[in-house]
Amino acid sequence: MSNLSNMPWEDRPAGSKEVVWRYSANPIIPRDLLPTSNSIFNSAVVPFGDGYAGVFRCDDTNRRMRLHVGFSKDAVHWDIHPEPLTFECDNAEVGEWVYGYDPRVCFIEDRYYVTWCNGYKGQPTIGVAWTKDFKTFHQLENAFLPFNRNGVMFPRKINGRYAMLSRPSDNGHTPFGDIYYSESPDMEFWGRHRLVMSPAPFEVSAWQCLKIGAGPIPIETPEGWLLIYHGVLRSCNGYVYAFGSALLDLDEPWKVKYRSGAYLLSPRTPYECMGDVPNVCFPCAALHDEETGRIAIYYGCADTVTGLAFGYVPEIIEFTKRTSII
Ligand code: BMA
Repeated sequence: MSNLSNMPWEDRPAGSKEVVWRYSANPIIPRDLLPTSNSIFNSAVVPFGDGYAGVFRCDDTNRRMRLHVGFSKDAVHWDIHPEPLTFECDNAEVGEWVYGYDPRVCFIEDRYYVTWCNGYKGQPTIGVAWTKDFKTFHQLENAFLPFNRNGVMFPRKINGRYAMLSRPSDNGHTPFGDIYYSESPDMEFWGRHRLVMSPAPFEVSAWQCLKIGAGPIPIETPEGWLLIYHGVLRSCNGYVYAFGSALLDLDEPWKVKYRSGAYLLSPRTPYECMGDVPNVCFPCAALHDEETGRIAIYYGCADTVTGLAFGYVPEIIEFTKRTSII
């Protein structure tokens, strides 16, 4: 993702000192965009052709978690297919659909890889598929054993291998979670697992003290991989999902150089604080224009709608260093 002069953008509001600020027209995707959608959130978008494509988490009015394909000219107004996307898979056991949620999309070399939380026999693990046209999706083997969530690929091979972050978990509303790094020579066999980071001590940075998980595809910068990740605080009223940033070593991305002690964005607005799951900001994608440094972050709001937030990569790097807890 290099030069994207047509990506969504809105200047920082006058008088604001926020490093990341919300789009004034949020939410950009309403919960009922589809006739049968209960909610559309935690979704991934990428540049595609002369516009954009995406894989969206659409929970239907049966409250089943489904993935849908969408297209857009401006990456703000989306045309999402009413039918869930289907995967082609050589292995019927792997390809058996149970549920899917929280997709990420990553362009590597000549194709788009989709990773998502995939219900294999009903247990969450990381599903993997690729597409070149957003019409046919080829499903590969699940990357890991259950239980796992938040599989996020790096946008190029690292030291000759594909690389993915993930978050081992349990089968419920996991009360723990660390980010790990894994490598694969072929997108089928994943190994060389390394711990990247664990939740922060409560006294140091409480918004990320219960669990953490990778968000959008990491962005390569001269200072390292810029990783935007979510963190969870357990309050007396339930979980609160916010997001912050870290810089990972370019060649050994399990080595964290800096990690923000402050969050970039945490639930404040009515559409983040009210919905099916209150108090959730959950980023799954970012568009980035290298020339201007602009970034547009797509995040699920209260497990109900999709929002956009903006910032400048150099400022987020500076913020990550300035507030670092490492
Ligand atoms: C996580 C995932 C996300 C969701 C979040 C808040 O465990 O299930 O899809 O946004 O919880 O409910």
